[in-house]
Amino acid sequence: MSPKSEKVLIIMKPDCIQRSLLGEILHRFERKGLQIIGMKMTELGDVVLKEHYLHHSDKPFFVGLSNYMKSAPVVLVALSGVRAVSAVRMIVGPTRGHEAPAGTIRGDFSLSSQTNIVHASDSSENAEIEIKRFFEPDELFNYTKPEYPFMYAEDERN
Ligand code: 3AN
Repeated sequence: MSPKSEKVLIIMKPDCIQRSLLGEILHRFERKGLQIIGMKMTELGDVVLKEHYLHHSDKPFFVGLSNYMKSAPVVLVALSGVRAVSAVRMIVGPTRGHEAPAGTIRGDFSLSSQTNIVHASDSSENAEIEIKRFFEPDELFNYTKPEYPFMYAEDERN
C-alpha cells in the first residue's frame, strides 16, 4: 500500500549542504509523511541549469544564480505523497527568505532571495518534468511502508 502519489522534485541547494542542514531539511519532509522515492548527490552544470531555470534566463540575477548552483554539490530528492506539491511548498515557504514565515524552511534558515536552501517543484506537471530531468527511471523506487494505514485514510491510498 502506498500513498496516492503526487510527486515533487526537491533540490537541496549548495547552501543547504555547506551549512550542514541536509538532515534537518530531510527530516521535515519525512515527518510530514512524504515518501522519498529517489535521492542522489551530484554537481549541476550550465546546460541543465539553463533548462531548469529557463523562466529566469533573461533576469539580471541568472548568472549569479547559476554560479551559486554550480558552487558545490547538491542533493536531488524525489518525494511522493497526497497533494505533495502544495504540502511541500507550504513547508518550504515563499522565495524570499526575509519574507518567509517562521516555521517554514526558508523562514527558519534564510534571509536571501537566492540562497534559500531548497528548490521545490511548483506544480504537479512541472514535478513530472523536473524528476525526468534529473532521475533515470531505474533511480526511482516504488515501495510500501507498514505505517501508511496509520498515516492516510483508505481513500487517500492507491
Ligand atoms: P521558487 O524557488 O520559490 O519557486 P522561483 O522559481 O521564482 O522561486 O526562483 C527560482 C530560484 O531563483 C529561487 N529559488 C532563487 O534561488 C532564485 N531567485 C529568484 N528570485 C531571485 C532574485 N530576485 N534574486 C536572486 N535569485 C533569485
